Amino acid sequence: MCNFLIHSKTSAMGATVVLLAWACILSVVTAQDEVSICQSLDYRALTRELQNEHQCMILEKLQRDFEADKNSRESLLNDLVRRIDKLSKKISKLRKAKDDEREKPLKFSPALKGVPLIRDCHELLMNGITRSGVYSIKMPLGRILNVWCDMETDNGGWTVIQRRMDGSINFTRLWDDYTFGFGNANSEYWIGNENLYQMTTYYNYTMRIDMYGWDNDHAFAEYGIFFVSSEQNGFQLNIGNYRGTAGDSLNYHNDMKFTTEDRDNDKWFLNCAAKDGAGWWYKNCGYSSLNGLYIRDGNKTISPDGIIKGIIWFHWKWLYNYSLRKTEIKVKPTLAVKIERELFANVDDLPPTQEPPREEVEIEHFEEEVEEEIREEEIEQDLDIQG
Ligand SMILES: [Ca+2]
Repeated sequence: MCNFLIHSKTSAMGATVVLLAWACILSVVTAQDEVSICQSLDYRALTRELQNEHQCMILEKLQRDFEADKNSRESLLNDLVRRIDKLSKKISKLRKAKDDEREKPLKFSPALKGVPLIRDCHELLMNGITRSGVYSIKMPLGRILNVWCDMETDNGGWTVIQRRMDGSINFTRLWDDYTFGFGNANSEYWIGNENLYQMTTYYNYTMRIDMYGWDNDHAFAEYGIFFVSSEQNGFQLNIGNYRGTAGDSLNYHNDMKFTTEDRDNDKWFLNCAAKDGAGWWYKNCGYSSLNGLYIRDGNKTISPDGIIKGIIWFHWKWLYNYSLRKTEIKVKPTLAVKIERELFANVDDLPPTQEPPREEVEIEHFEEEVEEEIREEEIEQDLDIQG
């Protein structure tokens, strides 16, 4: 094919030959089965003028094809540019939406539209919101939080700071998580110690713990004094003025700093948080652990190695091996609690707390403490005798 090219290399036709070669290649490509026009005897028999005219026609065709090709490429390119432009707009729109989402304060419930940000659920109640649900509140330093507002219990207006109900949220977490809070206001959460500290600078707060057992039984513990110290002071617990039906399983923990697996502030020679898989104001280790592991069967809180886990409030049932089904720790300004109780006088009835005999109770980690107390008593007696 096209073997005339070899002979014509030495000829003087130069560029024309090159064009002819293109025409030849084109004819070969477009009609492979046919005999090339360049090879045909008819073509060779043409006079020089006719051959030139033929070449001119081919040149024109090549130019036309080239133009058509160029146009189609240009339109393809334009199309591509348009698509890229569209895509980049879409990407920047998505990026902006994501940034907005990040900066946006937590969503208001529909009922809150037009209501300015409030400090706690009691203020919300004062704004006419009477339905329990998730609402946004503002911390003193401007942080916005989603919390569950209990608008039913004891005249309503309670800001829930901890909630356990189904084990959907992992409470085995480290210091930073317990500091800033975790979970979901619709289900289980810990509001965060820093938020607790900030929030309890607003007013004097009363803290109430509602707890539910596996037989739909319910009890509560209330502390007329409640505040948490700053992180510098280990988010120390400050409580007082107990009343309730659940027994006081928190007084023992009063004045304790918060302990997590990575921050041991308890009095035990090991780390109570690491043992219980939770964060709490542990002492040695204590009578309560409401952030403990969620255990579906309330009777399986003692693992095979004998370590007691679970959501514990010892004094309700006088049991360590009973993990609660549901808990809610909530706060409300103490003044509001007092005034509303005087006004509405529908305070919870307080049946006497059931107190089974102590000898049946299994005490956790208290041997050391009891021994210490006995030792102290002995020393005192010795001193008395010496005196
Ligand atoms: Ca310790």
